[in-house]
Amino acid sequence: MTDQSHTIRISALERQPLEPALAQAAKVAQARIGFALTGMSGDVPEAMLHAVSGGKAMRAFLALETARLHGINPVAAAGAAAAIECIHAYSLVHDDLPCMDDDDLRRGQPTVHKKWDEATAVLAGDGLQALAFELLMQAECQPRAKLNLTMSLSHAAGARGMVGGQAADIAAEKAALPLDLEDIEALQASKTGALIEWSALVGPRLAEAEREPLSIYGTRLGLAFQIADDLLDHSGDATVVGKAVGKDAAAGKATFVSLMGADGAKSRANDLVEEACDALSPYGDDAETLKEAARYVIERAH
Ligand code: GRG
Repeated sequence: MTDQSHTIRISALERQPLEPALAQAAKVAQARIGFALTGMSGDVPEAMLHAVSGGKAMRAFLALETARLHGINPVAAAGAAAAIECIHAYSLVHDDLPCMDDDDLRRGQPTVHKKWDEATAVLAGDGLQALAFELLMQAECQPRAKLNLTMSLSHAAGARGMVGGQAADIAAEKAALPLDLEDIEALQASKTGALIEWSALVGPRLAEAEREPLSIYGTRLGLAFQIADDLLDHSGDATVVGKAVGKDAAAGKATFVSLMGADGAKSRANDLVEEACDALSPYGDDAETLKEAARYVIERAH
């Protein structure tokens, strides 16, 4: 057994509202990652810690909350919650690089390549990706569930998932024909959706339970999340969003907003949230915080 002194006290198999649940998810993931980096010094581990700080911890929350929903001890889900925040943070660090989206600001702070340099940003992202799988391997759960979580995360993060979606997004910018709505939905299902769906499936994977309801919830939530992101880029305030906005329109990029209009995109996001919430009916009132999260995803200002 590994030393659990790094995990903050996680009180609960009792449901709590979204705000404290998100705050707890951030603390759990950061404590676990901080512990894994204990004793290391230098730019790369410092940049890794910078990269995992200050986010909403939505993916860690989904992992912990769906575990709770299945009666799983939160300590068993902490490794998965920390792992998914590592993969997410790595993707943002690399996405911010000049060779990709070229951003100076993330979560209201300088991006890693601005605060340090490009080599440090590449290495911090690489380090976070490797750390994610280390954390999963150290997770306090059954070996079969651990293998399942590890294999499925490699698919969700890799060329079949997020990396594939990012590559398709970059290719689309150079393509002669703009993407249509169906293409964009498929691209975003990989680029943003795969990690969100994986997070929502942590509970059933740990419990070796039926995955269908949370798979529907996760895919609808992932798409609604991306539409909200397009809307924030279209009409958000950079100081509140914590990163540059208006980039999609400036690049002439086809997005949900450019193809459906802002009102059409909002209405599609609302429909997706309704579908996500309906899929939770087998869990009854115990899924109320997950429903709150779905509504929050499209109402958020950052
Ligand atoms: C570089 C391999 C590689 C992949 C990058 C996810 C991604 C692929 C790029 C991010 C581009 C982007 C801004 C997508 C919109 C959806 C998204 C992931 C938003 C950020 O997630 P939040 O809102 O961020 O959960 P916080 O800061 O709260 O963690």
